[in-house]
Amino acid sequence: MHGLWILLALSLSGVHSQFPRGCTTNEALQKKTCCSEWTDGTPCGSGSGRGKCRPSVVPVISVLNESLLYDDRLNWPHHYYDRTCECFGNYSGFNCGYCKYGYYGDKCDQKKTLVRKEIRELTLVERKRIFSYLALAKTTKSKDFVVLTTGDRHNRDTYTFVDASVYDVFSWIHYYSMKPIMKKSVFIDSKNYAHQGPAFLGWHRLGLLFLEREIQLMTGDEDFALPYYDWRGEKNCSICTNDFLGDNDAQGNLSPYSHFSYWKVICSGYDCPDVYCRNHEEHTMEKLLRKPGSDPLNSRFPSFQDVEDTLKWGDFDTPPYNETSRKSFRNSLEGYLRPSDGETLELSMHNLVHMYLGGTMAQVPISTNDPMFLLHHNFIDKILEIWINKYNGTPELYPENREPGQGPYECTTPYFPCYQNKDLLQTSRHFGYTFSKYQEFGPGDSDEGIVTAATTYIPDQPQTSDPSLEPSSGLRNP
Ligand SMILES: *[C@@H]1O[C@H](CO)[C@@H](O)[C@H](O)[C@H]1NC(C)=O
Ligand SMILES: *[C@@H]1O[C@H](CO)[C@@H](O)[C@H](O)[C@H]1NC(C)=O
Ligand SMILES: *[C@@H]1O[C@H](CO)[C@@H](O)[C@H](O)[C@H]1NC(C)=O
Ligand SMILES: *[C@@H]1O[C@H](CO)[C@@H](O)[C@H](O)[C@H]1NC(C)=O
Ligand SMILES: [Cu+2]
Repeated sequence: MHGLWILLALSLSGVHSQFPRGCTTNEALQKKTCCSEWTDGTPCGSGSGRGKCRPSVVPVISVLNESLLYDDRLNWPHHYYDRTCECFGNYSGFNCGYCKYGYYGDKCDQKKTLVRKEIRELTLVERKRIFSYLALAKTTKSKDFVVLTTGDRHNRDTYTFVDASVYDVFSWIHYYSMKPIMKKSVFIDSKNYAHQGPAFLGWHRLGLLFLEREIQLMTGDEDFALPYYDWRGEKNCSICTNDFLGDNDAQGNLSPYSHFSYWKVICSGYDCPDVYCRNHEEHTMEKLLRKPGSDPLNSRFPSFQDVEDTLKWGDFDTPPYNETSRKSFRNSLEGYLRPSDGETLELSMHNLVHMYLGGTMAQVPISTNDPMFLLHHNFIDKILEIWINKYNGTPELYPENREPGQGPYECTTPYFPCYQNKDLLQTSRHFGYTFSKYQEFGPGDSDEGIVTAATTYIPDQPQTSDPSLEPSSGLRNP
């Protein structure tokens, strides 16, 4: 613990910016304060009653012997900030300038529920709109966020923070959370903040919400909802055509006639554990690659039955809460477990789809660079939602565990504001969205009898939610 503090104290002088742009001044970093001003000129919009700047109440990490770890993400965002915004009512965001997910309007007092649809259900116009939004997100500089690059993760003097596009910020968040954790000078490849543990599903749910909201704000289209790809039983990738996600050649290059052929991959070279996001220069970034079905070891999509089998595991997760968990819904859906027996450790489900699609998608830390990631994870999120409806999933079902950053009360790393991992385990309606019905799904399909294909959003039903389950805009102690 002391080593970490000394390191931090010595190194702050070399850092010149940090993730939310408003928290990147030397002053903010030195004071370890991330309380950006809202448009009224007060930190966290405190002058307008939106929130206040307050000390983070960081839960004590009992799970790992801290003296063995040096990792700037541990106990997020403690390493960087001791004070963050706490937002009131329906306000949210790093400066309380946003609304909580699902809320809209200047006062954040309008609630609506968007319907996320299967990409093949969309009309041509809806699909084209989504592709243009993604193109815009890929090329529009993020107003609110900058990303971290390093020459050497052990040496804070090499940390720099650079501009990135709205889409690339999202890619970076995934990459950053997934960098191996350092234990003394050794990297533990099997541990990170977003995978191989109970936080996996909530982490990705939050990531999609983040990008969906960023795109809504960028375009002014509050009805924008991310599409999903229901890959159950697909014989090949039927959306890998130029009308959809793009055709590719044998080398994995996307067709020049596809929507994403010009996309470059940020943070490639992920296999260098010593640096964060080394390649951020446009000219050194590799192109997006995709090679569906070309890996003979992973030459199929999961089947309808695989998904049904996954949904029969009623325990959200099981000890030891890592990639060896047996009879665990999370581990089966993440894809380290054969869904049918819940015992055999093998590549399946989510992991199998990444490997099947190949190219950038098969390099999981940077797979976010391929918009296919959004469609794939949105479907994973639909399966999570079906599980939540089927088993009455609530934050109380989120297990205590020993994986760093994945405890129930820890902040999902590295998001601002803090969402405690457990709070993502509740119905998607809570976050303002639901899923269209598409193909057959068993009991628990979220919208049975409610949604028709033409609906953009559905009127909200009165909610009987317990206020203590609200996502926290800051850390609370259990
Ligand atoms: C943490 O590990 C160090 C070095 O192995 C050891 O001396 C110390 O007692 C441990 N602390 C706890 C709380 O287990
Ligand atoms: C939050 O939004 C709900 C739903 O529109 C509204 O009824 C409520 O008054 C809002 N809460 C606050 C504190 O503004
Ligand atoms: C998928 O397979 C079908 C039937 O074999 C074929 O017609 C189609 O071109 C394939 N699609 C892709 C994207 O490879
Ligand atoms: C999973 O946890 C068990 C029990 O703590 C441990 O023995 C095993 O090494 C862990 N596996 C991985 C891949 O982390
Ligand atoms: Cu991931």
